[in-house]
Amino acid sequence: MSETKFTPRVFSGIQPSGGLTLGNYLGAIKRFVDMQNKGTFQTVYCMVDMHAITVWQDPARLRHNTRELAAGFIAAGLTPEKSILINQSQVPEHAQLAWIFNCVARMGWMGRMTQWKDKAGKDAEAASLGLFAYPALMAADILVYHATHVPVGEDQKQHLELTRDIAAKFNHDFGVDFFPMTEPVIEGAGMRVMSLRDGSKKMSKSDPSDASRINMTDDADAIAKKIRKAKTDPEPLPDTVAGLKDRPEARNLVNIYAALSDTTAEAVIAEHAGAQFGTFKPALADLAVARLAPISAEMSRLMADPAEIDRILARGAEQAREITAPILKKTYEIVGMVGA
Ligand code: AQP
Repeated sequence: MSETKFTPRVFSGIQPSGGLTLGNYLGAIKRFVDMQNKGTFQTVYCMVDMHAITVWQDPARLRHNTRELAAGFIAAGLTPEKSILINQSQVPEHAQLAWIFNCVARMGWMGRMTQWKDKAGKDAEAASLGLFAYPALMAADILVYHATHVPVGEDQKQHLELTRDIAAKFNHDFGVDFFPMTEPVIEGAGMRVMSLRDGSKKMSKSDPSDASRINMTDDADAIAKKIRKAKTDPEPLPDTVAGLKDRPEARNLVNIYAALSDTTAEAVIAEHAGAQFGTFKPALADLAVARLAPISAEMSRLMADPAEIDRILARGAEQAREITAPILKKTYEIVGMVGA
């Protein structure tokens, strides 16, 4: 157990590997904003471009997606006055600490990561070394800030456990109490937003089917159409949440409704018990449009001035390095690197 008192600090990030989805919004960004506004934590939020390039990214698209992600963060309510907003590659200590962690983490640990298995697929030999080492970079992203809390969706739980394993092994190997045991913050109805076409798969920006997801840049018509066409079953909504068991698509729509309206699945069921999807889907579409349209409009406004976005990220990188440079220096000293 750690004896050291660490500053309450939140770190989290999103890959600029495509357009933002409703899953990223409900599982991550919306909660980033809540944690920022709580005022309990110093908050650092990151566009993890170095993670994105673990699979091929067209350079022009990567630039566009990084700026659009920053615009999404700001449009959703993250502000450079309250949070440090950065692009990962602009804060070199992330990559520097990742190398140390590559030497702490074990091959076996990485090989057990389900995201590695899913993304590498059957042809692991052809996957990049970066994709395999992804969780060590993620551990470095978090621990280079001594972050105490990380809000993430449920899909990232295993990577957070690995972050704690890396911190514990480093502390143990070097006989120090230097890195904190970071707590994942996984709570609320938006933790697991599933594909609109298959309730067993998470909604993902890289899913080949655009109909599987709601993009933050979709207009009202596209949102309504995707929800209308979302896969469901012929039964009406049940009287209790327990009645959603074995109905993954119905459960997903109820959870999305709950997360968008800041309530629980229980409250949504209490209000809509017995409703047919013919009525529930239009209500969900109206709610989604009401919540997402102002964010999407603000994103377009911000994207009209990319230089301002770049300035915000450059300022964020300077603020970030005030935290990361001393932590990296101390890490080098602990490891025994001369000149640190
Ligand atoms: N469907 C989801 N439900 C809840 N949370 C989600 N997140 C992503 N999808 C969902 C959360 O968003 C944060 C950032 O994720 P990411 O973009 O860095 O990576 P990812 O989880 O791999 O997201 P995608 O959309 O599936 O990207 P691709 O397709 O490029 O791999 C994380 O907190 C994640 O939990």
